[in-house]
Amino acid sequence: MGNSIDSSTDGSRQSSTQSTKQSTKKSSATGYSAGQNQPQYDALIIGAGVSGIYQLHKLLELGMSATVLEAGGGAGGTWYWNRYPGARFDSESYTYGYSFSKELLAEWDWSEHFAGQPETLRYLNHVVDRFDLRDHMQFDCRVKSSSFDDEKEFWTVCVDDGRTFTTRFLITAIGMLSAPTLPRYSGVDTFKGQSFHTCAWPHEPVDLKDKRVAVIGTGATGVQVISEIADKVGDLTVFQRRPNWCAPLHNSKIDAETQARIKASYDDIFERCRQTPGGFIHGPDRRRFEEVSEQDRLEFWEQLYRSPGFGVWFGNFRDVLVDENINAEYSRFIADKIRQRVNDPDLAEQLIPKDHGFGTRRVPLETRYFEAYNRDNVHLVDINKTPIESITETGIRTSDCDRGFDIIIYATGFDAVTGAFDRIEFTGSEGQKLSDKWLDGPITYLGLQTAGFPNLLTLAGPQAGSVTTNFPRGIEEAVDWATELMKYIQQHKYNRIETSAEAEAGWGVDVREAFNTSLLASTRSWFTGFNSNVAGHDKLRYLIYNGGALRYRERLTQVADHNYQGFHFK
Ligand code: NA7
Repeated sequence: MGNSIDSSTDGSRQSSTQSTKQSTKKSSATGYSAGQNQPQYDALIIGAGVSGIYQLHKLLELGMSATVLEAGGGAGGTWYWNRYPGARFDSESYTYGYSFSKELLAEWDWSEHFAGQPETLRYLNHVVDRFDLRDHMQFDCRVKSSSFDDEKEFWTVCVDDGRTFTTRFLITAIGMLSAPTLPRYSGVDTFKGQSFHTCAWPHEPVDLKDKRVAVIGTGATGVQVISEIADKVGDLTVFQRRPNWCAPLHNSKIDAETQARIKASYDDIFERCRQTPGGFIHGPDRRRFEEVSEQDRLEFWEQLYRSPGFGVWFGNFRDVLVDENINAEYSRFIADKIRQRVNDPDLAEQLIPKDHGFGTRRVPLETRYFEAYNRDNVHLVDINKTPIESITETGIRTSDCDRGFDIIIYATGFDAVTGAFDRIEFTGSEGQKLSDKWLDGPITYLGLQTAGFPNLLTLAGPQAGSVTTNFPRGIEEAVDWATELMKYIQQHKYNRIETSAEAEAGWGVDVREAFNTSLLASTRSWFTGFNSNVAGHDKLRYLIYNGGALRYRERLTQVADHNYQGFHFK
């Protein structure tokens, strides 16, 4: 459990553990000392996931007084919450870990090419302890609201148990897929068996043996769950609204020799990730689709399909995600793979997406997902044909029948990217509410700040480059950049940083241009801001920057080199 602080807002009555930790930082690196008009902390970070952990480490290195408030009972963010069976990386483990410490890289052995959730959670906790971060984190602390005081120029943050904290800078590290959404069917609360959203999977083992299990949702999460539990349950019924283009993960154990090779080549691995648009080791093939003969193309695609990880999505010709006809060719190739793997031809057709092309939504990577449907105990219900009418006390009612279940698993996704912001009431300068400002979609500068909300940095927030990359790669760069910004602020003894509507307008144009050139823009998914379970999320919202990690990095560097162009300091 983390430290506790009482409800004092002037920082003068910290708990004993906290005051010991903070006493060395009474007069912090920013030159503030706690007092009536001074905040308790130089920086407060919301969230102890991949972003929050690293940002805390960097701020403590700077000598700032900083704390992390985390809603969960421990560190790990996504990897703390998502404990469902089958949860694992789709990025190669050794490209997902932090790159900032050579010692950390040398001492940590990933056991699989794509590690499972328990291992990742252990890793993140290892990082927290190795860098002495735990004492600066407070768990079971759900932030309810935060408001900026224009006179004092600091934020007051309120958590759900009534405590408040004050901080000069407020940094959100709240995740882009951390606000789970349940379907709006009637009766969700009435089901008498066990039911879980995948993101709220219990910490205690769930007994699946011989159980009648329903899974609603066939996104990246549903696909992992279904593949993992198909042979462990009595009966499994999958309720599918739209199929996704899934492709094999090809996971395997890392043997000692490979481990040594990985460790010896970390510099090259991370350099490779720096050079690809997605921050993965998989980058686009430089050739244009038309330059390659049909035979060479098919061989190349076979090879992509056989290779581990996201090569099948990001290692392709660039024009596959830009040109509809080329995309249709590739989609046909993948559809044939599905037909080869599913015994029943009608069932295969139901599992092949018809409403969007390959890669225009998040591609779930899978291990024997399609083969699961060849099992006698696995059934698919197409809820377009027979819609779910309600959840009953004993199961699920569709338009044609009632089905009884012991367990219902909601793999129904998240109110993506902005959902976590909407669940906290942010009140900025002159009483402006963030939820009002972002009602029709987020408005940001670089995805890192939003005008009218001084001293608030939205790490990995909407429209930040990190959101569309191999997450830790993008996030390390964002955190390093934010840390340099903090250093700049320290050096100049500034109290306030804010961006302008003008800077936001320019960034908004960049975000839209980068997005609209891709086929992703015309597909309904969380990338484009759609979520049928959230009122109003039924139109395109520009949640993500799709210009690629290289362009985003260039832009951040340019802004910093020009004295943080687009930001005003006071
Ligand atoms: P996703 O990718 O948003 O998938 C959610 C799935 O749940 C998807 O198949 C949805 O169907 C389905 N869904 C959502 N609401 C309903 C209702 N009301 N009824 C039936 N089916 C529903 O979330 P995931 O958790 O799988 O993945 C999120 C990210 O986590 C993923 O991109 C990775 O980066 C990790 P739809 O396709 O919308 O018709």
